[in-house]
Amino acid sequence: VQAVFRSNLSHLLELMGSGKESLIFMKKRTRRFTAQWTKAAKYLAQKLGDIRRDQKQILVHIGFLTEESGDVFSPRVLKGGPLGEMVQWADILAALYVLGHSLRITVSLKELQSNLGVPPGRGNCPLTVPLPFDLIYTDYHGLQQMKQHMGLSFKKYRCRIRVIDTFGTEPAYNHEEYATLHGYRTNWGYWNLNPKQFMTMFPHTPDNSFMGFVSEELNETEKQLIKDGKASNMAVVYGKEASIWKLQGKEKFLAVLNKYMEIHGTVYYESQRPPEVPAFVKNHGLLPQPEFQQLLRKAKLFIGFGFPYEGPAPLEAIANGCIFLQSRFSPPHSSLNHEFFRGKPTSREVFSQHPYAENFIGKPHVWTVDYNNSDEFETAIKAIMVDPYLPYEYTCAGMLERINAYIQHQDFCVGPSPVPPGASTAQSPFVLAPNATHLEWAQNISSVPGAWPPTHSLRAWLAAPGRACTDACLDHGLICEPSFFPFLNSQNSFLKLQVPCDSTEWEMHHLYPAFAQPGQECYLQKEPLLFSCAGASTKYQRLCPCRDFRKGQVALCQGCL
Ligand code: U2F
Repeated sequence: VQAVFRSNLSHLLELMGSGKESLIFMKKRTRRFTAQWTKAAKYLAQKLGDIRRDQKQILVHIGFLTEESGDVFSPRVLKGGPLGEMVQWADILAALYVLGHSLRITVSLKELQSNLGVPPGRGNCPLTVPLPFDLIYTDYHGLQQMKQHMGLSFKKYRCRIRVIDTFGTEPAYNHEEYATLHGYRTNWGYWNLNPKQFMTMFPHTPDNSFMGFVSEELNETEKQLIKDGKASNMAVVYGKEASIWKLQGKEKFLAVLNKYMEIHGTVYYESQRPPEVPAFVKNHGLLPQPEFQQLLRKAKLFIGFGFPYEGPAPLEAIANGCIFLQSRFSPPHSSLNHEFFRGKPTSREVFSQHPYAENFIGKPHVWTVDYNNSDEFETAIKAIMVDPYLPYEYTCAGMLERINAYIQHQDFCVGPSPVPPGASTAQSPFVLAPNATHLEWAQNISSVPGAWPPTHSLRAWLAAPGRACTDACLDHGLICEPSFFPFLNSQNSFLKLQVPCDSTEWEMHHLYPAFAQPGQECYLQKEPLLFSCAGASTKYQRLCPCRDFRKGQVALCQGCL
């Protein structure tokens, strides 16, 4: 069956059910974005023309909202708790629905079981029940529940699962045996899925698929109106919980800020003003999302004190014409040194409160400064007014285009691409680029049919010692593409790059393929699940598969649609 774009979301709202505060929040959001989704669907329908799109049977099981996982989020929706996850799930549901797929949504174990065809109380039955879904979107909680209640079907059908995972899961943490042997075991990792089955809120490492969410889009008239209506000296502080105001050393920069700006906050409180929030701050309390947007439209500055990490609000602020000012973290925060990230299946180092804003948007919209350096801070405060800006990947059209590409092209049920034989007899699919520092896929020799992204976008680089592939590719204006690792995991690639390998070995290691300077040894990857863009060690020069990407849509290469 062909998928047909939908523009009426009322059936989706019914499917979403009711009762929980989290569902109410999500439905309000879906309603508010209907016009924007509809417009984006029209746009994408036109852009894709008559490309065939299969309609998929999709189950969405939102594990963290089930009572069985404790559902700690729903009771905090109106009390300043995290909303980022709900924002994202609402948008995923809308995107899948608008793309025309057939949807089932479950937020309890009972509903999950009945949709999977597992009789209640028969969770551990060893039968493989045929799965009536092509795709299942869930989270780590849901994954656990499925493992417990699907019996043998879980193993058989796990390749159809997609895990929405805010902060991401790196390959070293995902591979059970490797994680256990090398100290990467956490509460969350070790599922041995294809790392691309994990879908993140921001494009952290390309080892995972970037899912994202959307933000409000403005037309030119609205942009002008907002620009004219800005109160030049109004700042809003990022964060809904009073605890963020307890941050050490903030007095100094608050004093500077207060010299130039009227400071507003949206900190949740019960009956009286939270004592953590200074008296000179205008606190509005937690606002409903549309009112929060209105506040951002008036403000000129949105300022982060360091928490929450990597949420949606800075994008909304920037889309509404605010400058986002945030503190640089030095040393960077990570699961090794910070409570919040501890136990999360990633070693990613977070250099500021919102690395996406810093690296993918940057100045003039985003200023990342050392809050202990008063001069740097003050220069930033005096920064000039800028236009509203929203990256394409966070628009409805961008999200639809990306998810559609995933649904039509990502297939993890066909098994990992074969590791090509490392022998010198294999014909090399590479040519050395004219400037002789990197390899390009030779289109005239062969391109691998069915490979997605298409192989001709491959550019391989040898990274400097201590440099991760994520960074090495960005250094060249490219993005790391883990699905290309198998194509350059051979002695041949090293040869072509004139890397002087004294010997070559195949081993299990998340940084391979790589070259080790002392000993002049070349290492190839033995375990395809461990191919990883993330990760670095000064011992190695990693061989990195990079590709181009569309401006404002890093998940997709030029020829990826
Ligand atoms: C992040 O979660 P948060 O919910 O803390 O993320 P925020 O960026 O604060 O914003 C989520 C939404 O809250 C809305 C705002 C955003 O879309 O429009 N909002 C609101 O409705 N009313 C207000 O007064 C203020 C904001 C992150 F997303 C999670 O993944 C993390 O778990 C969490 C902790 O780091 O941070």
